[in-house]
Amino acid sequence: MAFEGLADRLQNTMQKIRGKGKVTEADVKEMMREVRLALLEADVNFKVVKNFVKKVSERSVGQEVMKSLTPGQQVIKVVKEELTELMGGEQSQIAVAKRSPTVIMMVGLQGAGKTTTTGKLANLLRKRYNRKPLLVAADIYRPAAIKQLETLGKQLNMPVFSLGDQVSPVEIAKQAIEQAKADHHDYVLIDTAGRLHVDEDLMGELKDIKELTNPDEIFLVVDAMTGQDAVNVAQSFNDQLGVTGVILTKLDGDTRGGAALSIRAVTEKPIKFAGMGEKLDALEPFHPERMASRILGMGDVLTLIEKAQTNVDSEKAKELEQKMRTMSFTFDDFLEQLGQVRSMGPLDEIIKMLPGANKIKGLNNVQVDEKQISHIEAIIQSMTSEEKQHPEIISSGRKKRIAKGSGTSIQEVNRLLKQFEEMKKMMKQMSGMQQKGKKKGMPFKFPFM
Ligand SMILES: Nc1nc2c(ncn2[C@@H]2O[C@H](COP(=O)(O)OP(=O)(O)OP(=O)(O)O)[C@@H](O)[C@H]2O)c(=O)[nH]1
Ligand SMILES: [Mg+2]
Repeated sequence: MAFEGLADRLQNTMQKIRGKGKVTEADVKEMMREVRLALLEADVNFKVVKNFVKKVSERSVGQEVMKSLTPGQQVIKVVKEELTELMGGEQSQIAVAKRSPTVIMMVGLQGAGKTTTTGKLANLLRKRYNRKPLLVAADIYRPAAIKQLETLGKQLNMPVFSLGDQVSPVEIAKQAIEQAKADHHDYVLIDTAGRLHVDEDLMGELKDIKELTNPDEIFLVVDAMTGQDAVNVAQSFNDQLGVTGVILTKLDGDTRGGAALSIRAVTEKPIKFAGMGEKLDALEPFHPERMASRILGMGDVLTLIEKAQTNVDSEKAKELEQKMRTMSFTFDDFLEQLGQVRSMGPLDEIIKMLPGANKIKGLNNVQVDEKQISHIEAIIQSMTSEEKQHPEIISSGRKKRIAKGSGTSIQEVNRLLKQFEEMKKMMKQMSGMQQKGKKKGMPFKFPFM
C-alpha cells in the first residue's frame, strides 16, 4: 500500500492532538516536529517540508484554531488543507482543444509507464469522456515499443498510428495528426520513447515535436516509486520542455509518497492523473483533497463535518446526543435524525466519507436502498405517538394496522422494530465507549444498510 509509513506516522501524531480541548504552542511545536520527520522520511523534498511546516505552524497557533471550541480537530483540519494545497488544491482537468483534435504528448524517463499510461488514458477518455482517441507510436528506438502500443490498441479495440521505426518521430507525429483529422479523432496521444533529461539530442527531438504539433498537453509521466529523484527529473523536463501536467504512475506500489507530495510544489505543474495498477482501467483523475484525506486516514470526514454543520441544527444534535445517552431515544427522534442525515446528501456518498471506511472491506460497494428508507419513514408515520414513544406496546394487532397504514408488510414492520432495538443497544455501547475515551472500532450501521 502506498503512503503506508507516512500515513501511519501522521495518523499517530494526529491522534495525540485530536481530542485536546486546549492546544498550546508547545503542543503545536511537538506535533510539527513529528510531522516534519514523517515527511522527510517519506522522501519529500526538504524545502517543501520546511515550507509546509511553517504554514501549518503559523495557522495552528493563530486565532482560527486557538479560539475554536475544538482546537485539536482544527489543527488536523489545517494539516489536511495544507496537504491538499501542497498537492495542487483543486483537481486539474485535462485540456480540450478549441478545434479538434486535442494533441497530447507523453514524455518521461525510460520505464516510467508512458506506453501503458497512453493506453489507460485512451481508455479513460473513451469511457468517461466519450472521446475517440488515436494512439500514436512515436517510440522508434526501443525494440518492440511499437508492437507494445499496437497490442494495447488491440486490447482496447482502438486504432494505433504507426509508420514503423524508419521514419522520424517528428514526421510520425505530423502525419498522425493529419490522419486524426481525416478520421475525426478528437484526441491524439503521442507515445514517445523514454529518455534521460540530460540527453540533449533526444530532448531536442521532443522540442521539435512540440514545435511542430503545438500540443495542448505535454504530460510528464513519473514513476511515483522513484521519490526524490522523480522530482529532480521532473524539474529538468519542465525547464527544457514546459510540461503542462504530471501523471504519477505506480501509486498502487509501496511508494513512500515523496514524489506525490513534492512534485507539484517544486514544478508548479498539476498532477492530473494517477496510475493505480497495471490494468488498462487503472488510471484515475488525481484529486488532491481525496489524496490528503486518504493519507490522513480520515475518509472524507471533514466534508462530512462541514455538511453536518450546515445541515444539522446543533441544538437538536445536542438534545439527540443526550437522548442517546439516557436511552430515551424514540421513533420520533429516529425519524428526525433520518431527515437530517438525508438532507446532507445521498446516503451512499455520506457513508463513504466516514473515517476508516477505506479499511472496511466491501463498504465501497454498499448500496443504500432509498426506497427502503421511504418505507421506514412511512411505517414510523403510521404509528400513534404512544407507539413511537413506547414501541414495546406494539402488539400483533397494532402491527397489522401499521403495515396497512404504511402500505408495507408485517415482516417489514417487525424488521424495523427489531433493528430499532438493536440500534438502541448499539448506541448504549457507543456512548459507554466514548465516556471511557475509546472512540475507535465501532462501525455504525443504519438499519437500512
Ligand atoms: N503497478 C503498476 N505498474 C505500472 C503502472 N504503470 C505502468 N506500470 C508498469 O511499468 C512497466 C513499464 O511500463 P511502460 O508503459 O512500458 O513504460 P514506458 O515509460 O513506456 O517505458 P519505455 O517506453 O521503455 O520508456 C510495465 O511493466 C507496466 O505494466 C502502474 O500504475 N502501476
Ligand atoms: Mg514506452
